[in-house]
Amino acid sequence: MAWANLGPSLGFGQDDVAGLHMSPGALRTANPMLWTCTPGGVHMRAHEIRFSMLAACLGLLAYFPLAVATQAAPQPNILLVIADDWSYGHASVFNVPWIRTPAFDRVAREGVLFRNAFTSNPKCSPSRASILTGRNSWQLKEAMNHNSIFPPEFPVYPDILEQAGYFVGYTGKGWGPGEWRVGGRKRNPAGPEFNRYRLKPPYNGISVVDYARNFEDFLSKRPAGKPFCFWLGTHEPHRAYEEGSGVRAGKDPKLVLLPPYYPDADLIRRDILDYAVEVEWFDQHLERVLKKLEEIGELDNTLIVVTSDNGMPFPRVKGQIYEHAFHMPLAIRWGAVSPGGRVVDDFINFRDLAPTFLEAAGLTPPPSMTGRSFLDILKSAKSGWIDPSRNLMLVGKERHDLGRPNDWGYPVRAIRTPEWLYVRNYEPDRWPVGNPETGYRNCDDGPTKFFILRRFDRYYKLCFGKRPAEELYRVDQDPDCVNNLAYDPKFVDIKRQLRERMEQLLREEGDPRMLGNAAFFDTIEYMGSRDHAYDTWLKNQ
Ligand SMILES: [Ca+2]
Repeated sequence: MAWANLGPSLGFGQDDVAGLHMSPGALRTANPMLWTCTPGGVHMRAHEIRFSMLAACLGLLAYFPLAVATQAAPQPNILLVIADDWSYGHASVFNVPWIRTPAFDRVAREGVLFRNAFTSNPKCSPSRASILTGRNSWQLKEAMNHNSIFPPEFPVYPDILEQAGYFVGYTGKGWGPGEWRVGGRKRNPAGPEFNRYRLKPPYNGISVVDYARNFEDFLSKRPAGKPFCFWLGTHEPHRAYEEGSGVRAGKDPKLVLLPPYYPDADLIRRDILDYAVEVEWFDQHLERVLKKLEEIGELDNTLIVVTSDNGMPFPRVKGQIYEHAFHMPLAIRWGAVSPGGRVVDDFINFRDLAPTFLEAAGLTPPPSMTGRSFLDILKSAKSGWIDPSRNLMLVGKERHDLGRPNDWGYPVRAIRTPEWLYVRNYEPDRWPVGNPETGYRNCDDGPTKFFILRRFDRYYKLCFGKRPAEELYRVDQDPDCVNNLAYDPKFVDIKRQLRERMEQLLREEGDPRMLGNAAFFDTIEYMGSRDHAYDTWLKNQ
């Protein structure tokens, strides 16, 4: 993300992460191009594979004593701190000059900063459902779609931890928007609600929920001796924002570098600064939470995960299948259990979080969880690329917001490797962000959106126009995803290989779209307001 001052090639260079130690090998593995091309790099990987096989054999031999030891260890607290619509790279630990996130930076410095964490579906409900169930979004029936129902048959990690003796709760935004009651649940899949304490927010658009205070309330109700599992989900930096709050907070628009899919406009810089103010509000609650844990002596026995659900609520980002939408901030701190000060390049999928939490608690994840625990990476002392098999990511979406005839979605599947992003748009005749007459609903209203909609220029086309059936981006060199190589004859073979690999993996995962049942996704009922539905618009013509 060049516009976040992250340098070239996936936006990273060795010195771009302020104050974090990186091993000499980290630079080599941090650059995916070198990773695949440098003989030294490949040799190192092979060596590590051999080491892993040896370690696996030793692990098998020692399985029983290890299992006993795991049960004897104290179960850690599990704390997920999740922002709403915060993009990767927008934190001061990345040397971005227009934002200050001391608490996130602290978690990154004292813990592990992940540079390749991805959601499988960059919109609130499916992304959060993936975290809770440990499954990719196309494996979640109705929960694939935004603002739908949450099917009861998929076990969620807070329930499993509660059954294992954890004290469980959430504040702010849990799973949602959507309807979990229809499926038979008695509470939000994130756990029992703790939203009692309110405050007077510093700016309009910021929620009145006092997340950190509600976390304290939760802690005060915890029975003695029980570990806790808490979900702190802020409503920030979701829109709307107080216009001008960024500048009023002392921020300088000139410091914001814009991505190439936006025109050079001061208004957009100011809109991004208003977003930054809300990210900082999220960070302030994280700071209070860390302080509270320190006060009660629980900081180091808490597995703290700080992340977001999807990218910033701006055109061509949130809800779209491009890098900035699904590449998520992720920092994890876990006392002495996870050696800190590391920067890790392994691909982490949101569905990997739930099995990791369960394994950290000494539990075996249920077979429904298709994600893969990365406890080994957390406990490792290494930086860079630790597990060479973690180098592939699938992304997709069906229906997000309404606004097309028959409540159709905009179906997409994509595959992301260290070098490439291949995107397959299955219905290229549809409008990717929603129909013009209903207001391009899969992009949150705001100053940047309306500014770009004023002119039907190339920025309009990039942000709201129709897209070809296939897109191919050399994402390590073009993280903004603006140079589509899908129709360049030079890349015919790589495109075919990526598409075949993607379809094979999706079939193995039981994606209904790959198994002849794509129509299912358009039959799912939308549980939110129909104010912007296509039929509502049609009726009022
Ligand atoms: Ca969101």
